[in-house]
Amino acid sequence: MTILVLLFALTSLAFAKKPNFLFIIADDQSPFDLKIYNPKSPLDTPNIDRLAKNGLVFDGSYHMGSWSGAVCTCSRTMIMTGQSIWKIPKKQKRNPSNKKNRTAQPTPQTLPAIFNQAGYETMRTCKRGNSYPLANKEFKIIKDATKRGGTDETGSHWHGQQVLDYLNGRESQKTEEPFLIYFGFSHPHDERNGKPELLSKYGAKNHRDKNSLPALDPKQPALPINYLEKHPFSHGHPSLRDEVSVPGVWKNRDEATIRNELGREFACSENIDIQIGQVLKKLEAMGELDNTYIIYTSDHGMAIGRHGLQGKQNLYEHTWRVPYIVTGPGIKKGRVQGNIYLMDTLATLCDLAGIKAPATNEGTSFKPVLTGEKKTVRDTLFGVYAGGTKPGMRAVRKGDWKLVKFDVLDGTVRETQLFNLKENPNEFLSEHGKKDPKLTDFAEDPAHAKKLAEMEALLKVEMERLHDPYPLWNQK
Ligand SMILES: [Ca+2]
Repeated sequence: MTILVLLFALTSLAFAKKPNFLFIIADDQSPFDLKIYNPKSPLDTPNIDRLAKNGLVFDGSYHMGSWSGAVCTCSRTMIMTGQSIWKIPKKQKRNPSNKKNRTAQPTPQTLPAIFNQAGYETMRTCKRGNSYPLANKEFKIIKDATKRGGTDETGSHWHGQQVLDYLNGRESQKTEEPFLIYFGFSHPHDERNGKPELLSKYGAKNHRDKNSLPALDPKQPALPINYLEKHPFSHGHPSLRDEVSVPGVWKNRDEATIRNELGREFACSENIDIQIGQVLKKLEAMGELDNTYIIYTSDHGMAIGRHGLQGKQNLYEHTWRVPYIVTGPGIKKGRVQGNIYLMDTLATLCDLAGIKAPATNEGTSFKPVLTGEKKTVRDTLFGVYAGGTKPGMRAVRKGDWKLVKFDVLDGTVRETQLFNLKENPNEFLSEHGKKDPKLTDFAEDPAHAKKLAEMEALLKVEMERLHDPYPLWNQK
């Protein structure tokens, strides 16, 4: 009898010790919108700032890219499966002329399925669509709806309320299983219909008249530091929705349009922050906060006027990078480079929970970075945009150096960019007209020919390693 009681006590103890997970994901948010990545940003996010202060902020967090204009789909599939860009399941991505890519892949094990098996209660709320349905349906509790309106019922508050209702339910039912909550928002993705009081704070209007420009307002955010009226050459995806038909922006890149749209983006992002605050308060009141790992990120970044672009279909840092913050038991506080991909999330969450990552996972656990044992998990980062004409865009980063290649529109646009991100973190081009000779792209500069060749070789290695089906013009 005594042994049984002891066993029961030990089991309960082991049970109680399992950590919870709150994974928060915004839709379409550049890290440079946030003060923690851009101190000059007027966007107020006190709750995200508090997470950053109590946890670890990643300066080198990236999504690997997309083979579709719906960048969200690839990004979210990589998160759910831990697989890389050319491996994630979806037939359309494969180049039909390349037989090598037709090999059937085993269906990957997904984040919710793995956590269900490990005894977690899994819950999600998020927008609908543009994600990986086979993973989404594995969650035990699903509260999905696309909420991009300007009221509590039609906007981000709705997602927050689903999480609060779930936590209240756990409290009244005295649920003992640990939780994994996937707390997704539908904003600041367009249409950016902010709440009236937040729009007013950022001087923005829900602009709907295609034939007029919104009014300038001193309360609007300033133009982005690397704003251009026009990208210097075609990005290679004709008629791409994000670049030509987002309501309120369309093809316009003038100051009034961009500042108004940034104001709308910030109004939506501040509302997300308010909802996060409510959930953190609830976790604290329940006594669960100290036993919960909290991750804050976005599925990808966003241009909104930076480099003359509007959408998420490019590989400049504002769009290739994502915000990434982690807090929780044993997590080091501060900032770190990390060099992580969103697809590393699955392996890392498994590692933190003491679960073996599945065989189909390709991501790397960055727990050693979270605990302060390491500063990075890899040296080289690779990015793709292949949702328009092929091959599309490719990027590779190592240390301070970054190479970007554009090979689009049937070979009529073949462009190369070489940046030193330490000296030129905003990726200024000659079109930005900076006087400092360091603030430009060095691809055409003979003095950087050796570095260019080194980065070109590195890109080829990465493309081959990841089974990229579309070699660039100078790789054949
Ligand atoms: Ca998105």
